[in-house]
Parts: sequence; structure tokens; C-alpha cells
Amino acid sequence: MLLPNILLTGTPGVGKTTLGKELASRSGLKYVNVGDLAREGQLYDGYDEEYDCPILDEDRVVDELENQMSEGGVIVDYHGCDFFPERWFHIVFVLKTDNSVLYQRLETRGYNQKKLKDNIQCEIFQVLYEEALGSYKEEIVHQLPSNKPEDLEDNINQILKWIEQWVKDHSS
Ligand code: DAT
Repeated sequence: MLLPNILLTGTPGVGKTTLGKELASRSGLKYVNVGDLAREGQLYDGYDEEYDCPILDEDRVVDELENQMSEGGVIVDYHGCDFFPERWFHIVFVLKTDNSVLYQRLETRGYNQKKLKDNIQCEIFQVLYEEALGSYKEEIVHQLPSNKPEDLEDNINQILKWIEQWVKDHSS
């Protein structure tokens, strides 16, 4: 059976991991967290002193994922999206969270003031939404609110319906 690949993107803290894992368990699709994948495989290319974090080796991440992406049925979670091959994804969801809610979530994570400010600005300026629109066909890019538990439930149900329809449309 053919299964679609789904990209979940958005500013850190908007709820990609929460949605991705729950969606995977309810749909049977596979969940891949690119941050974890990079950490496990040490897929890094240097260190960013300003942001105090390793720099992702995007080419190696793409190589690492290529086989499973061509098989289909993968949910990818990452706070960036312009380096993945466009052909990989059948649909792209950009999660969005109100500033005050996001601020609290990131504060709970123990982010320092600079990281907090940068991430809130990233959300205010819809950086990931713009990046997604610049990287994929506009008609497959969708924004989803991600503020409260009901949003999570609505998003899951909506995506499950979309998957079901996609599978029907692609079965011979
Ligand atoms: P991300 O993977 O985008 O960095 P996450 O899934 O780790 O984000 O979520 C960050 C925090 O927010 C985490 O404590 C769970 C919570 N959260 C996620 N989605 C939520 C929602 N729809 N309603 C309430 N809390 C949510």
C-alpha cells in the first residue's frame, strides 16, 4: 500500500513532536525527529558559537533519510524545511502558537533570554511558514493552530482524514 510522507515544521516549542508522535501511533506511519536523528548519527558540520548549538549537516541528513522517504509513510519533524528535497513531501503542516503560550513553553524548557527572544521573533515573523511557502507548492502548505489540547485533537483528526483520503486516491 502506498502511504504519504508528511512534514511537520514550525518554531521550536509549537508542538511538532507532540503531534508527530501521536499521529504516528494513531496512523501507523513512521515518526522521524530530525534533531534526534542528527544527534544519534552525529550528522553535524561544525558548531555555532553564537547560538551555542551544533550545525546540522543537511546533506548527510538527506542521505540518511532518502531510502525511507522513497518508500513513503514517514512523518518528519524539524524546525527547518528548505533543505529537504521538494519531492519527498505530499503535504506540509506549519504549526503556529500564540506568543504568550510559546514564551511559557520555551521558558519551561530553560531557554536563555537570547534563545527565547530569537524563537519568539521567529514565530512572530512566521519564518517557518515563509520558508515552507518558498520550498513547497503553496497548495500543499497548511498552517495549524497549536495552543491548547483541543487544537492537538483537531489537528490529529484532520490529518488522519487527509491520510485516509490520500490512501484511497492512490490505491489501484
Ligand atoms: P516542538 O517539537 O515543536 O519543539 P513539543 O511537541 O516538544 O514542541 O511541545 C512543546 C511543549 O508544548 C510540550 O510541553 C507539549 C506542549 N504542547 C504541544 N502541543 C500542545 C497543544 N496543542 N496544547 C497544549 N500543549 C501543547
